[in-house]
Amino acid sequence: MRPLVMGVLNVTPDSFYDGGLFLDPAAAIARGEEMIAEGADVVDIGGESTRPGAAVVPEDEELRRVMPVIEALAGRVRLSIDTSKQRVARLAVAAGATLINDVSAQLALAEVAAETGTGYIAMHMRGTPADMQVDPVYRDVVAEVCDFLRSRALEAVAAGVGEVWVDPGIGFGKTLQHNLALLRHLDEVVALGWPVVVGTSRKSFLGRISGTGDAPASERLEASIATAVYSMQAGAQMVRVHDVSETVQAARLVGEEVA
Ligand code: HH2
Repeated sequence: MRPLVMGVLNVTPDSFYDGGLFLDPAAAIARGEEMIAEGADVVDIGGESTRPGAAVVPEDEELRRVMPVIEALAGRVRLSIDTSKQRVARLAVAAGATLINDVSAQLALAEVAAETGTGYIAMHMRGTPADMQVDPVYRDVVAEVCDFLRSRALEAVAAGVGEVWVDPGIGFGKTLQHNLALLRHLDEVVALGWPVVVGTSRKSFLGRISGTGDAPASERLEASIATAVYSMQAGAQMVRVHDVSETVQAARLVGEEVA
């Protein structure tokens, strides 16, 4: 089977790449439908940007953004809710989301997954979006991220979650060198034994390593596909991407899926 493709759908004004494009519910639903047609296995809906420096969004506003989109797309594709708030996760699941994507890896959200029988993604982040890129320091980034993910995954299992995913959190409190070390040693994250999700899509470190430099995120498609393929080859079972159609083609190639 080919690796899975999770399409990113940010219902926000300020996400670093698609911010503002899908704030209108009708536009978000249309993009969700497009991603389904493009072959997305999961659509990940978020109402709060976690880009470096992003501010926290009030709970009611986050719900106002995501709920109409979840309600419209439920039952048509697997939906994931990208949130750090327990109540948002709970209501999103009640409306049809079956995966909780928790960039803050808190027990409170794993407990919602356990109670409701949904899947749970524990992602590594150093600090919070407000401060995470202020001089992140690790003794050994790969070992520390693996230790963190192991402990959060075990905690989720102990809480009763049946489907646990782990994610090294590329770009979340990491320098270029930290991101590259995690990609280079992704086999160590895979060896933890839980299915792995990786999100490199359009992130700024790609510009610095691929030669497009400080050019906008619109210039980072090729590097996004390259790192998605790299991650899938290293054993990631799912990649989180903005460019669904291109990445599904790449995933088919990796999975040798004959049309
Ligand atoms: N990256 C972002 C958001 N959520 N979730 C997981 N599991 N893994 C990731 O790498 C990840 C994530 C950041 O990307 P994006 O949603 O496009 O931007 P923003 O946070 O500005 O909305």
